[in-house]
Amino acid sequence: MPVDFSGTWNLVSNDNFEGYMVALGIDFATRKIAKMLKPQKVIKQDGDSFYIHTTSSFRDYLLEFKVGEEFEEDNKGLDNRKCKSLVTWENDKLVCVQTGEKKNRGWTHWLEGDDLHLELRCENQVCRQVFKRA
Ligand code: VLP
Repeated sequence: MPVDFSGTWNLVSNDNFEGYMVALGIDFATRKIAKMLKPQKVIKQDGDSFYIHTTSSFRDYLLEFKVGEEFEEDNKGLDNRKCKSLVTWENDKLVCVQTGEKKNRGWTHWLEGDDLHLELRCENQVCRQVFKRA
C-alpha cells in the first residue's frame, strides 16, 4: 500500500531549528518567538496531490502541490523569498528541492513508526522535526 501522510500532526521535537532560521536570515526577534512554537501540521493527501497546512499561534503556512510538478513558492510569512519548488518521491520519502537564492534549500518528509518526520535544509544547516498524531 502506498504511503499516506494524511492527518493532523503535532510537533514533539525540533532539533536545530535555530540554525535553520539563521541560515534563512530570520531576524532575532522573530526567531525568539518562532522557537517557542509547537506548530501543528494538517496534511491532506490524495494520491500525488498534497495540502500541507502548518499552523501556529504566531503564523500559518499553506503549501499545495502535486508531486513531479514544479511550482512557484513564495514562502510568505516565513523568509518571504520566492523559489521554484519541486517535490518528488524517493521511495516512500517526499523530497522537496527549493531552488532560489539560498543554496541547498529543501525538505524531506517521511513516516517512521507512528511518527511524521521532517528534515528542513538550508545552506549548511539541517533542522530535524518529529510530529505525533493529534
Ligand atoms: C521561518 C522559518 C515561524 C520562521 C518564522 C515563522 C509556520 C513541509 C514544509 C511545508 C515548512 C515549515 C517551514 C518552517 C520554516 C520556519 C512560523 C512557523 C509556523 O514545512 O511540511 O511548507 O516548510
